[in-house]
Amino acid sequence: MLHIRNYIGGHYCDPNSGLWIENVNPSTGEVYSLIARSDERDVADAVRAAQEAFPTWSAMPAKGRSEVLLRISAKINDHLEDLALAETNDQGKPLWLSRSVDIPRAVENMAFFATEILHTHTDAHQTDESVINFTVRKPLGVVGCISPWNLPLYLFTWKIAPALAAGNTVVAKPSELTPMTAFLLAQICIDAGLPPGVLNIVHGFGPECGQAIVEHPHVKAISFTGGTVTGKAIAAAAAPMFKKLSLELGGKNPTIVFDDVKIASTARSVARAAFTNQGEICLCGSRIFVQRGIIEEFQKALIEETHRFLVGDPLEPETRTGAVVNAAHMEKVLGYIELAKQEGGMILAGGRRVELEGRCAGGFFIEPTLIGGLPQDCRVNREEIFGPAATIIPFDTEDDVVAMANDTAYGLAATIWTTNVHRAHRTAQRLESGIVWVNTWLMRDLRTPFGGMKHSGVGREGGTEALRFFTEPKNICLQIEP
Ligand code: TXE
Repeated sequence: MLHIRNYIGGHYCDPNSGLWIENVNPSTGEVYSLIARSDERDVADAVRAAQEAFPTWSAMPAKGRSEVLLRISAKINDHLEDLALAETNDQGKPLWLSRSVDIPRAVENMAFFATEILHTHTDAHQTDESVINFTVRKPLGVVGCISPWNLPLYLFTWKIAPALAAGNTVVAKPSELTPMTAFLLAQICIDAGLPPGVLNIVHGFGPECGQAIVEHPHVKAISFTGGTVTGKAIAAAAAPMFKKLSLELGGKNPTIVFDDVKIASTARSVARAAFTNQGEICLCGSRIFVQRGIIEEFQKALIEETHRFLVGDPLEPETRTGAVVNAAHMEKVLGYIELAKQEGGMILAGGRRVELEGRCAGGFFIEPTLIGGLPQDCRVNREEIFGPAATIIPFDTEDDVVAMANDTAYGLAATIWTTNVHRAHRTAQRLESGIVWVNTWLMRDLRTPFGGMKHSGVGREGGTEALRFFTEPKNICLQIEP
């Protein structure tokens, strides 16, 4: 049985505990590898290795760090097929999605920040003829990167790339539900010549291993993506230690469909935004607001599109909906579908667990589910389900839909569908979201600020925002004439 070992000080190693966690393939329900069950001892080893590596790595000119990160990017691309299969076996998503989105985005993440650091600049302020102020930005030191299970290598690299590019050394922990591609990345880093201790990967449970990273006194910042509940726990632990915090948390994102859209193509896009990756993307549009004049026709089209998200073996090319990440999450999502019925909802499509034949007989599969007839303020419309379940809700005016869209504790992403650019602009300005897409979804430009407001998190990732997070500004005021 493959052992997913830690990567510390440039080599693989076993956990101090000698304990291992069973790793289940969600498509089959079978244990297929064992994961190092790390604790504060392994984190201490990792932080020590990162501290030892920091002086040389941070002093390296940006061009030198850039070259190493570009080699890692190229090697991820060389191993795209293996990594895509590993991602699908670990997370349950269709293989074509791992191959076309997850792994190519990891390639892009590494390359983007490897080149972004070659073009950074800072400010200077001339106070008068003999006094000039200039700002320098220095890496923080050892930083912690903690990532979730929905887009494993995609989000793991989204954090470590800017941290490393800026000259920090990293202690990173992937989710214990999907550790495989981070484990494979370690060998790629070794092959690419990343100096030992610059990146350290520790595996294990959140409270035992993740918490130890957050609490370690020499870890200067935490970049976290995951649930809002966990985000609160991390903030509570890190705040008294004055650590920098970047929290990318949950969402309950509105999709707003005005009555001037092309019904068929928009329904296809709205279904994609709701059910891609089994709905396990924090950016998925799970509350679908449709203007009353078209709701009958649009709902009919959306039901058809929902049925097109075929559930099946993630290795099969025609599969659109793979397995959800584990049995507990399947029960959570099925629980919300039951709750929807109790709250008065109607199941318009899907609603059931799917038990496949053959290889995937023991897997965790749920039909893509569309629910109608629920009030905006019920639990199903307020709480993040994070699975293949979305609700459809009618609205009349712009004011109505803006009020309902904003009536949530979250504020991550929103999508507007209309051909009226004035209405799109007016509505976008009023939505309480960190990201607003108009007539598209998940279109990503890595230079843009990425993140949410309210309970969707604190801070932004992406572009210069990420490099600013992973560096400390210093103002130097120079009196030229004594
Ligand atoms: O995430 P957790 P989970 C949402 C989604 C999901 C919910 C919980 O609603 O159902 O979060 O998912 C580590 N100190 N999102 O339980 O627990 C953990 O080991 C330090 C949205 O998988 O937040 C993992 O590596 N670390 C999200 C990471 O945190 C801790 C994507 C995320 O785990 C920790 C995923 C602790 N005390 C889930 N506890 C998005 N915004 O994309 C856990 N961890």
